[in-house]
Amino acid sequence: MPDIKKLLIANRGEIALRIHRACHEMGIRTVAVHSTADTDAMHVRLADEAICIGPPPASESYLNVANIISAAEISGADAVHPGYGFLSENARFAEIVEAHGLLFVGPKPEHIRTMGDKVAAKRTAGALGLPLVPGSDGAIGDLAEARAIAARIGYPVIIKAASGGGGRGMKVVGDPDALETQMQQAGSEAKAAFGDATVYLEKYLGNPRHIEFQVFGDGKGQAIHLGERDCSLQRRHQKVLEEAPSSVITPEERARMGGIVARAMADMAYRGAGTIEFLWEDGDFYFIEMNTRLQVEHPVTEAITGLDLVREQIRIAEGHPLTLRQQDVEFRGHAIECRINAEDPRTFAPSPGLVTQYHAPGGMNVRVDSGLYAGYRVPPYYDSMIAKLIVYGTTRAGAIRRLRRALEEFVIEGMKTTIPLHQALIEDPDFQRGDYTIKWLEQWLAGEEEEE
Ligand code: MV4
Repeated sequence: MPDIKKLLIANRGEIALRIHRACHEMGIRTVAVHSTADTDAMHVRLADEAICIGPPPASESYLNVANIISAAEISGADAVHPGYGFLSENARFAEIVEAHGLLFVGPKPEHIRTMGDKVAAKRTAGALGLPLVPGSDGAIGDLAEARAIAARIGYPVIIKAASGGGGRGMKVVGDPDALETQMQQAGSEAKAAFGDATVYLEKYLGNPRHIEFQVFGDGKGQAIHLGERDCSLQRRHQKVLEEAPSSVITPEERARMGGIVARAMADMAYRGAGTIEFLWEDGDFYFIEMNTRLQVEHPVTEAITGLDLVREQIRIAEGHPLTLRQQDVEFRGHAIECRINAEDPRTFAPSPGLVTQYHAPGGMNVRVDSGLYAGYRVPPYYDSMIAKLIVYGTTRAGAIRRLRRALEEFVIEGMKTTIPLHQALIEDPDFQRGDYTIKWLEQWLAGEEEEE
């Protein structure tokens, strides 16, 4: 494979900037694509070339495959990086990119397709030796089958949509009496939301952690893992703060589970970056989903491994072997990421607007990934995340002290942001002990409300 000379970034915001930076350090020229709402965005300013691909709605710009492919052809790009969200997990887009003779900086289309179907993903994961949540082996045929499986695994159970993901289309069923109604509802809701009524059943885990492993494959049968991230702190299936390593995973457990996921990726000849999501409860891992893209929270893994994950993705797309062998991957220290959103920190109502003052924190082991600058107007059309603050420390306690200091320094004026939420969160004793599960943040937010 020839090395990439010019890469089109099919995304916006901080991830577009992140990809641009990796490219420029590698001597690769960049093409930004943008909607008419993003003409003044930082990724557009920094890129070597910029092409407008449509009006503000993402469906007509960042999801507009024909316009993005045209932009790649017009600019003479030889590769496309999809970032996260938008077209990043669209197998058809990956195929179209490749059919135009462009390198897709991502997994093989067939792997994107398999993992996008949650039933197929689970079956594949099981066949590759990953531990699964007990449940139906694939889609549920009828109510009688659902009854039999639920009786076998025991209540409560959870009904999930095969085409769902990210928490959409799930129903918890506490007892046999509720099963029939919930099955019918889940089916019709799945059909309405995803155009696919297929559902499957799992044992419902009451109070797990969300722990995910970062993996990389070269597409030819070599693969490594880069340890785990604890992403349990979520609100309405939106991650709020992530850290690596997890407080509950020992080095032995990391090596054991990491070995299992890396072997699985090697066996499927997976290409590029991936994340294997598990629920973790009482010392056991249960596979739930695989994401076939780079993730928002990848910087915490970069901080503890010293590896540039976007550079790694690009090198793999070019056909190079993995930079590191597993025995050369070292985990050092502790990293925490805060997602800073243009939202009211109490109601989470979006708060886009003009940035009147901006000062990002700095100093040792502080990283800010953001396209913000004073005078920039945050458009109302897209995700409300406007910055990521990532800190690194030798220990978790040290990382928290650095985070406190960095949050204090951060100035974003002109709109409400979730900085005050992060400031309160990191002072909580449970957080400081690392004692939290997927239920913790919403309960904590409800408690904060009461204290008013
Ligand atoms: C579950 C679960 C409990 N038991 N599956 C939510 C998003 C999707 N990726 C899977 N999800 C869950 N699956 C079983 N068998 C609880 C959740 C869940 C959750 C998972 C991770 C992070 C936050 C969550 C919040 C609510 C529910």
